[in-house]
Amino acid sequence: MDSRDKVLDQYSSKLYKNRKEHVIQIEDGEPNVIAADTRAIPGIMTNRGCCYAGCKGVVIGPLKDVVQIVHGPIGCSYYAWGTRRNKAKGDENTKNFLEYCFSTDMQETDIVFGGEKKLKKAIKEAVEIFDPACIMIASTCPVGLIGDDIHAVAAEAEEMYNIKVVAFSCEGYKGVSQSGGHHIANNGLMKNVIGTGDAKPVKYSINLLGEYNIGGDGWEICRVLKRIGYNIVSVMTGDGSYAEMKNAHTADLNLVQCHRSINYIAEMLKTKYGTEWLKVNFIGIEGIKQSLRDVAAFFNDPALTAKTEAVIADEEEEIAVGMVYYKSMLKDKTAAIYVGGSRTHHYINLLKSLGVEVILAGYEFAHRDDYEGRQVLPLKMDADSKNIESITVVKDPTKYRTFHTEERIKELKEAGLPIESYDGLWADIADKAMITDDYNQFETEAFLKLLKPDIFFSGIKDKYIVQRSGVPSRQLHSYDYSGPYAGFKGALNFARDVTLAVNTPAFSLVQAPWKSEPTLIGNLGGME
Ligand code: CFM
Repeated sequence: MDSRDKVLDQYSSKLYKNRKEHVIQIEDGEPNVIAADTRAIPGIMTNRGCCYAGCKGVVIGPLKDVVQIVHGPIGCSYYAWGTRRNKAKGDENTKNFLEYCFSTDMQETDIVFGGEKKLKKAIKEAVEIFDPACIMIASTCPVGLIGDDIHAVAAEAEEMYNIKVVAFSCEGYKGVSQSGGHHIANNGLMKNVIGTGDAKPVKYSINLLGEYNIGGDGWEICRVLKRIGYNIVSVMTGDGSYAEMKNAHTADLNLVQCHRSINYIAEMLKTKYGTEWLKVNFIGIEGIKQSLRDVAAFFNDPALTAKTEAVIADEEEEIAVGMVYYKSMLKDKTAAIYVGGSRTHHYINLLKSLGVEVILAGYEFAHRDDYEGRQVLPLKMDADSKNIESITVVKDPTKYRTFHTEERIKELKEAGLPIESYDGLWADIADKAMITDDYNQFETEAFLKLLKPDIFFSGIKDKYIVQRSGVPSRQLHSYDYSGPYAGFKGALNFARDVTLAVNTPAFSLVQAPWKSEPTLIGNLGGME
């Protein structure tokens, strides 16, 4: 029996039938089809989050100059307050509200009599105290259930205060995971923010999409891009702002780091404003180098290409000695990675370059294209995916602008540039690796016992379970308290943290107390 069967065999036949489509072992050369983006089984300890988490927590949350009011009970705000390490800095022109937690604190009476009044009051208060240029409202489950019209409240407030007010109906229960929330956020930003600015296009301008500045990743990527000479119009959305995002339509090119959370905006920008998008990966030396060279190839300016190579050589040299050392400390180690919908893939090349092989991997909420590549699109819609609105945009009559002709784009695509394309996780995962979609706690523990990876990358929910079993763990959502991990310098930080974790003697000392000494002492009945 292989390890997949050993784990799945422990399920009832009904569970087995569901999970067997989501748990596969990679076979070289096979199509490797996986079931994804379907409902989690009730009662199973899934690691997924909710729609509100995807919209407010992930996509709109990092916009620093926006007052983001959560319309719902206080718990939804409290648990989302400061837990994702999307860093941001304000400056003399940009307010930064990220440290604040704005909530309407709905009570039972509001659920019975409606919460719109409370929301209006919260907006008024926010305007009076903070004077923001933009307010965003995110609703949580009860709001959807009682039917508060947050969009009407937003429209009224927009008129009354003469600022931008955008509402997102991202109630937690919508969709099957946080992925639906990404889509709702993408739609709202596209409809209400992007394209509303009046900045003029600048040379070599790019947007960085799907980069959330966790642990400062975005700052490190932007530092390298600026060194080469690119002008960054907006970052969506790490350390991002409403002020910048309004002008995102003026960029020459969009770079997509996290495909899962933002592919909708990338596609809509192409249709509406003519901006091409390129899939990049700024994690891992090979990933960064390839991405920087792809961007240079898109612009095809000899000076920019030469500067790209000079910056690559310089940045690489700076970390070379450290990387060689860490590689020697990590030789032949194995890893498990479970994250949301894109990082599992992004970290493979970085681990590979350090001599670490990924043997167990998975996603919480990825779709089939994130695993198998965009050639599987369009995917069949089911009742749950239909539940999330999909908007269509049309060519903007005045702002549509293309950087290259259609023929040139065709040439670049043929030359291998990942324009409008993404190969998915399969492109880099090793043969025989075990993949678990919508991973749950039972399968995680069972595979951990069977495959015994040297390190486990995931998040706060499973970190300590893993460590108690004697396997070191690093959080790949929040980077624990470390980072950045992106870019050249980030790769070195990552290598250091992994080396420290794998080589700490503490984990081999972890042993349950009852294995070495009795924890219960008693007598058998009737004995003296
Ligand atoms: Fe994209 Fe993300 Fe991820 Fe994601 Fe996330 Fe995250 Fe993630 Mo946590 S946007 S899909 S919803 S790369 S918060 S910054 S680490 S699960 S793999």
